[in-house]
Amino acid sequence: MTKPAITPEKSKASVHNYITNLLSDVVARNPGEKEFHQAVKEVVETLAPILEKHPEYIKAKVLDRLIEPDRAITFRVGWQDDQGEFRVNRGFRVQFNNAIGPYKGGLRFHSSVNLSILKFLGFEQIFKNSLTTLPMGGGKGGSDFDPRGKSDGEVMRFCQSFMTELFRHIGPDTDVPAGDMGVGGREIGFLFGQYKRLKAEFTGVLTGKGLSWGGSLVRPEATGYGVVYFCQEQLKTKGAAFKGKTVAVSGFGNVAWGAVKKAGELGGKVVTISGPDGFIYDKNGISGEKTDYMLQLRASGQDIVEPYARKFGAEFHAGMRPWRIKADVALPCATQNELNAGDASELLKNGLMCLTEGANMPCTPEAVTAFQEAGILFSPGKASNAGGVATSGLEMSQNSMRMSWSADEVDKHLRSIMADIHSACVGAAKEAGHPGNYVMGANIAGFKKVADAMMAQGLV
Ligand code: 2IT
Repeated sequence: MTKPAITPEKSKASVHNYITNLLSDVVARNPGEKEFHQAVKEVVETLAPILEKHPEYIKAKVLDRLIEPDRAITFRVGWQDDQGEFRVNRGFRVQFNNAIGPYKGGLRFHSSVNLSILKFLGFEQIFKNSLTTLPMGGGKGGSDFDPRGKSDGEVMRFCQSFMTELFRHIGPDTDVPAGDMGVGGREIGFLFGQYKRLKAEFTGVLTGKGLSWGGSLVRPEATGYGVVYFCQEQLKTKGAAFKGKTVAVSGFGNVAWGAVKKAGELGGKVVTISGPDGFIYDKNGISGEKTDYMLQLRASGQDIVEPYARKFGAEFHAGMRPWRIKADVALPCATQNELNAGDASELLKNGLMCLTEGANMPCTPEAVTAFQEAGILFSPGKASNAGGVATSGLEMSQNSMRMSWSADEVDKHLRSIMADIHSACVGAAKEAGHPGNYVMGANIAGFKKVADAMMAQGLV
């Protein structure tokens, strides 16, 4: 008996059905986790071309397995504030996938943190880390602890309590956390100190460490620099460069800071930054001591940008986001879903030519569609903000070798990794028949490496 022929139309239809069922399963099995649903949908919908070509991925249930974290740990974090009050927060670590290396991803301390947000971030991290070309799996963690207005002592006691539970789940070959929103050098120090004390071991269990105790040069700048290096590659495809471009940046934390610095160095004029209180419009450009001042704003622990306006005589727009300002390049570096369809249409009306995501999933799906339909350059955070975790990977290498590289050496690696990620996205999009679609390119290229590793390692 001959098997009925699988025509391309039949294969397309069955992949479409498979994706539709998978997405409705994700919603049904993870009720209320809307950020996680959004992140899975964005990835899975763009994988049709590779699933049509490789039905073995469907047969081996690679995607069904990928959307289920290896494990998601939640724990209570009790700590005492400066008034002697007892406080209770929730801690998390989502270990999503370790097919290509130890779990790797940041810790976020923010009042909005919940399982949905950490699952979305952990899921994105799988593909991002795969794109870096380095051997790292995907994970994410954090707490709903709100660092705003907390003293150093409170932050230290919280971090020590958090690590007293987390330490049993992590390790330099198991899971290597780092910073994210609300977790910078100070927090990594307190976390590392407690880990070392509990394990009586000095290992590269965290990245983003201080320079004298195993940290890497350029790690603080790396996410923002990487965003700008990626954007530079995008602009090159149109024969353009940063020089003379007006750049709108959102956020004022670690990613925004690095992006503002590097965009300025390359001749761009950055005119905005933003915080939860509103945005700054500085028509003279944000560079030099103004960039350094961003670090002070962050260190104040108030989570506001308004003082910048008073200090440097710039405009402050309370309660607004910077997307009404005319810019050639936009770099959203604040947080998820910070730029919606209305913002996208304003930016496009004002002649935007490139949007490079610095945060994780800052553009809503409707905004992404608007940019793609307008035919401008658009890249997803999992490709363009991968420089941070890539440099964490370089920190891990230096720790394993018990060496530290010069800033030039790390920066050279970072630049070549960003250029490689850019080519991987462009190449995969072209091969899938959607040239210029960086979302599809990033998802397919990131997925393929992890999927092949999962296939090789058998059903788990
Ligand atoms: O979103 C991210 O890639 C990070 N917060 C950095 C993670 C890391 O392990 O350096």
